[in-house]
Amino acid sequence: LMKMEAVLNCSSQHEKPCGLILQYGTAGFRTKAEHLDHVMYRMGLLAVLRSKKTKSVIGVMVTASHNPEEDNGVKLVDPMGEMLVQEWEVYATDLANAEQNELQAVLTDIIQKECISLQQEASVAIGRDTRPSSENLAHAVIDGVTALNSKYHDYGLVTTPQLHYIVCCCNTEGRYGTPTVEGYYNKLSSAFNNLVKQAHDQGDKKKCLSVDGANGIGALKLKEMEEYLQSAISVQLYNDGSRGKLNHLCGADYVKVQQKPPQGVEIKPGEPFCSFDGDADRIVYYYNDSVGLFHLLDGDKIATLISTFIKELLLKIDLTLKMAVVQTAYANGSSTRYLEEVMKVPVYCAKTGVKHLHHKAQEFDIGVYFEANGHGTVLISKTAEEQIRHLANMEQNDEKKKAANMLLSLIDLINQTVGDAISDMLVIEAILSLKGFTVQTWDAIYTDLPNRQLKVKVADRKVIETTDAERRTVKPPGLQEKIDDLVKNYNMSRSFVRPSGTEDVVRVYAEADTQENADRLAHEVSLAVF
Ligand code: 16G
Ligand code: ZN
Repeated sequence: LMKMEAVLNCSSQHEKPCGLILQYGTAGFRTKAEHLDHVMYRMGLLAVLRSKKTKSVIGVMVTASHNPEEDNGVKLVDPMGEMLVQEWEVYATDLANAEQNELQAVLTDIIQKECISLQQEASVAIGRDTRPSSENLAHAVIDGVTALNSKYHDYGLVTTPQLHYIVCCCNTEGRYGTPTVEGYYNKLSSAFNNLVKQAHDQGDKKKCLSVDGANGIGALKLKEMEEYLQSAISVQLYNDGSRGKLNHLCGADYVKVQQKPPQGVEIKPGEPFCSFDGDADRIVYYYNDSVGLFHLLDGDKIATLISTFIKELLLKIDLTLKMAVVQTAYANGSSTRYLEEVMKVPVYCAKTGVKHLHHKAQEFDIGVYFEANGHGTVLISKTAEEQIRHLANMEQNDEKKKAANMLLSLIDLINQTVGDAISDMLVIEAILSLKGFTVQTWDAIYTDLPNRQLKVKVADRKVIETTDAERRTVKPPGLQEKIDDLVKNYNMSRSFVRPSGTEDVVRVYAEADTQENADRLAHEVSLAVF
């Protein structure tokens, strides 16, 4: 423990505001950027400990995703590119909240509980988004890492999913790809180019897509990637960060919540558009129809498109692989019904938050997971991938061989570590090309049930406890019965309430046969919450 003195000395240059309490929540730490310097330093320390414990490279991403530009945040990335395991979230919270004189005790406690050998080497991969505060905060992370005498690699400006990809590559001896941003572009673009080559109607018609980059890192990285895409797709970039403010009146969260296009963009009828969020791990699609009506294609529509396409390929290659779709309670009832009843795909519901969906999706040969807000990806088990690869190599039947190769390219195009706006966008564009779909034909697969989301401010949101993947409440007593009674008064109706994991509010969701009824039900349920 000789190094403790250096750790503590350096810590006093990253002073914790007295009394400030934060929690490592669903999306790591998130708050106003000016309150985060000490948190970053300490997450640098924690990343080193996690790296020693797992004997792997650990990632630290500085971002506050879709939140305002003035905010910032930090997330740790585990060895396979997943979110930090839940047991360590507690350590993160304890470290962030320790006063200067308690820091040593908290660190020693983690080292002892986890039996960490300080001699073990460590390595940390650091990335950040385009927020003005991110550069200094990333330096605070580096200070933490170097205070423990550890190695690091600063990847600078990267999207969140790029850092997850890099961490996974670092820890799998290159089997997942080359651990650089160029490696990411090469892997995805060659998979994309392979896929669209096989579309019937490519000819001279180049694909056009308008992209709202939320004035963030996604815009920057998409621009870098364009030259790799062999002009198979032409991207018109809006909100590329040259003028507007990050996430301000634009981006995936704005479009999903407001149910309208980003401000200031003109959408021609039928023109396909998509929006990234501030760290490019979410995407939603939309278009205006001929009478100017706005149509949103959210995570549920994306999950349906991707799982339908995969199911069709699986039928062609005739392998018995278990595929399932994982959603949350927010998934539109129409999407669940379509998947289960028409596509005959099993659907599971997980608690809100990527780690819960990811975890559930790992149980299947092929697990497709998406949150309605546009965060999601596909997980393919190693054995499933091997079976498909074997078939692609050995199969004599041309049709089967082609389908197996298509699946392999799809697997390469998908960022399996985490939801990825750029990767998801290319997956969607490739599928649309291969199926000869426009955004309208995709949208017509099923019709969303009208729905409404509301926030309710209550004295203490923790009085609400949920069960059944947040679809029912168990506390306070009587609330669920009230909701059940209200829901009974409407057709095709469903409603649930849950305490937010990121804001001090209770969220209410309702859907029903008409918008008026969905609005009314949401309103009635929010009154029952008080
Ligand atoms: C976080 C989650 C997101 C979830 C949202 C719910 C990650 C990376 N992000 O942003 O998936 O939809 O929280 O927020 O897990 P809420 O609890 O306030 O509704
Ligand atoms: Zn995000």
